[in-house]
Amino acid sequence: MQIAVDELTSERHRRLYAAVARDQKHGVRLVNGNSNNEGRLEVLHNGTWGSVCDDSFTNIDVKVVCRQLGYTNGAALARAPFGQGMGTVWMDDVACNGTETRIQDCWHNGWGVHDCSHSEDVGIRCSDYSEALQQEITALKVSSL
Ligand SMILES: [Ca+2]
Ligand SMILES: [Ca+2]
Repeated sequence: MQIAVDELTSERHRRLYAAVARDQKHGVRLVNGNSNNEGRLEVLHNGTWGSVCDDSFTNIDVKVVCRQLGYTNGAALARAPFGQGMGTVWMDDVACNGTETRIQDCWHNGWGVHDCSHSEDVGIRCSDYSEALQQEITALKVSSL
């Protein structure tokens, strides 16, 4: 994502830029929530963001996502509580064993292989904002000044 230098003059844009940079780095993002710690789960694969199906999405899978984003725990919300995504459903029948550092590394049907509709896009609400995440956001804000 390209942002012109003059757009970085406001704090709002700095925050947005930091959030975008963080999303790109982690390859996961939470879309359309009321706060940063919740939203429709989207993963980045082959340069394209796509959603994740709620089928058999467990607390173990949530934990991997939330840790990936810098939180310690969270809850999964089925049936697109944060709205339906557009484009690809990237992952279905996700089954993490809990030791993965990225949701992308968890077992699933295969990229784009699914029997879901966007009405099944999984939502995530992470909890326990970690000190590490706070430091990372601060660092990203400083580096984007
Ligand atoms: Ca389902
Ligand atoms: Ca399925």
